[in-house]
Parts: sequence; C-alpha cells; structure tokens
Amino acid sequence: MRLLTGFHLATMADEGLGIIEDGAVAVEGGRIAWVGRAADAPACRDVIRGEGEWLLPGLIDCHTHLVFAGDRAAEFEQRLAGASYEEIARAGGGILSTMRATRAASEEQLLAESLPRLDGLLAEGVTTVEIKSGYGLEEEAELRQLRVARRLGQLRAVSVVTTLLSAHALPPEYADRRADYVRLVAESILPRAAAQGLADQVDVFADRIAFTNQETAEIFAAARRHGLPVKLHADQLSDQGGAALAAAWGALSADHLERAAPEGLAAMARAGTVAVLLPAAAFTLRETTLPAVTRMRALGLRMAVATDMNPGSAPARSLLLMLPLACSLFGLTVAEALRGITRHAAAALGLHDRGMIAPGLRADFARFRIRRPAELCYWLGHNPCTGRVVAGEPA
Ligand code: DI6
Ligand code: FE
Repeated sequence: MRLLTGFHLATMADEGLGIIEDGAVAVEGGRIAWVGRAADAPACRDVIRGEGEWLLPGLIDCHTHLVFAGDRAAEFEQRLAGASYEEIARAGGGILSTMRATRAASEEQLLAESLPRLDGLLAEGVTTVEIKSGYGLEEEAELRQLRVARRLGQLRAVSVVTTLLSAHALPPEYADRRADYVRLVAESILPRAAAQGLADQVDVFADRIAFTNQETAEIFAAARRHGLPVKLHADQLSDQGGAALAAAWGALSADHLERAAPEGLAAMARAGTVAVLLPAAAFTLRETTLPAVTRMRALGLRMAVATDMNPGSAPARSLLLMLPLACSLFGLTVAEALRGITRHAAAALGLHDRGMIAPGLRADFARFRIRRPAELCYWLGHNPCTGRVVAGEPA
C-alpha cells in the first residue's frame, strides 16, 4: 500500500467539490483503498508527500479530435475577415481540408503531429482522453486515425478512449451518393473498427452541413448491433432535434447543444445522457447563442466540459483553459466546471471507475500548486499542475 499525503483533496465525491483539507489517499494495486484526513491515515512505508498542493481526480478530456494532420490557420484568418464556418465548409474547406491533409499523412506522420498535442494535455493533469476519428472519411484513413489514437495510449501513461466519427462530413467522392456513404460507415467501416478493437464508441455529427437524423439513426443502429455505445454532436450550428435523438438512443452524451430545444434537454435528463459543453468552439466561432446552462442545471443534467480540440472550430490545446471559458462564457460555477472535467466527463465516456477520489476507483490524480480550487477556473493560460499519478504511479 502507498500513501499520498500532504495534500488538500477535491474528491468530487459529494454534491460540490468534496473538499478534504489536510487529506490523504491510500492506494493499492492501482486503485484507491482509503480516503480521509491525513491524521487518520493508515500507516504506510511507501509515501508520496505533497507540498500542500491540491489533489484532484486525474482530469478527463472527454471530447477531442486530436489526431489530425495540418492546421487551418488560414481559414481562421478568412473567418476574421468575415467568412462564416459554414460558408467555408460548404466551399470544400473546413473538415474536408483537414481530411485531405490527414489522408495524405502516413501513420507515423500522424502520430508525430498528434503526440505534442497529447503531451500538452498531460502536462495539465489529464489522465484520460477521448479521441475521435473523422478526418479520414474513407475506410483505411479512418482506421489509421484510430490506430494512432491507440498508439498514443501505449506511448504515454494515459487512458485513451477511441470514438469512430466517420459520419463527420460527407467525403467529396460521395457528394451525390449520400446513402452509399452512410451504408459504407454502417456496414463496413464500423464493423471493421469494432472487429479490430479500434473503436470504444460511435459518434455522428448531426447537422444541416453534416448528417440527418435518419442517417444518424442508421449508424446508431449499426453501433448497437456491434455493442458500441453512442454519442452525438448535437444542435451546434442549427437545432436539428439532436438532443432528443441522442436521448432516444440512450446516448452516453450529446455534445455542443448551443441550439438544443428545451424538450430535447428534458429528454436527455430522463435518459441520463450527459451534456458535454465545448466552450472553445463557441468562443472561436464567436457564438452568441450559448447552451442553456440554467435550464440544464434546473433539469439536473450532468454537464461535462471538454476541449473539442480540432483544427477548425476549436483549436484548443488546453483543458484548463476551458474552465474559465465554461465559467465566464457559459455561466458554470467553479464546482460545475471542475466536476465537468472529472466526474461528469467520466460519465460522458461511460467510465464508472474514475472521475472522483473514492475507494475502489482508479488511482489517477492530478496535483496543483494553488491556494484554492477556484484558482483553476480563474487564471487564464496558467498551468499550476505539478504532476500526475496514473494507476497509483507518479507519471
Ligand atoms: N463539430 C466540431 O466542433 C468539430 N466537428 C464537429 O462536428 C469541428 C471539426 C472541424 O472543424 O474540423
Ligand atoms: Fe467535436
């Protein structure tokens, strides 16, 4: 047994932050064995001694597109000059421009471009990250993206959850054969990804520039046949009834939700679908329509917060920066924002073994040199993380 002591704890294990000042955690076999006040800790010879830092559950970025090639800084400049995200996408830029770069990249190139992005998250205390495909948009390139995601998880001390998002945009080869592409995803790409153990879950971008609810249902049905949980990019650019659709399929999460209808949010609450809020996308696209956080709170929806790290709508390479954005832009409280990147992010991934500091859960932690947890939501662009512990081991 190993003891972590000399920390204040924000366990997330109650309705707030679950604070235990002068706390300690005992770990054994990669799991948490005991949590409490340092004065009551069991005797251990193996001790990790903090310097009065705060210990949080390892952070979880539950929505990223971090495996891709190239960048779209030039499109960013076009948007600053007045072009909209949708106009650029309809003109063949946007996701399709990253598709071209990603298809052209070898597996090694993709890995080399993605690793520094992962390392940036780890330096902030992230111990679990979700990574989507969706820039290959053809069988081999989609599987290559997922293999790179898996390899990232082998190269670093981090849990990687992979998501098949082949229904992210319609590839140009299928421009006048939409149904054929949806069938390719449902009947070939998804089954192969599942058979090779490359996809833990399935996502669809449901939007007027992406896929319809009918097409989404076809892909979700295939996911169900292969035993994979689903989630949805829902109601970001337009209200498509995405929140209700996600709820009807028992989705783990519905993500974005800027334009989600009240009935859809209520359906999510009944279904237990987590609302994943992505403030970097709203910030970058200069959205004035924001997710209905007050309503979500009143409905008792669990709200997670993530980077949406992608080269277009959310070039966000910091999960910590999402905290002040979630608070100041979306109106979350400090406790909501911090639960959003721990406990509720775990729920958005269907992971029941992490996200809190509680007995029986994985011993994944992040250490921060701060005076109080609110500092994490307050500083912009500051990283006070002093280390991570992954499955009980300093990482
Ligand atoms: N919504 C998003 O925020 C990203 N994908 C999606 O469906 C954007 C992806 C990109 O612009 O490359
Ligand atoms: Fe996204």
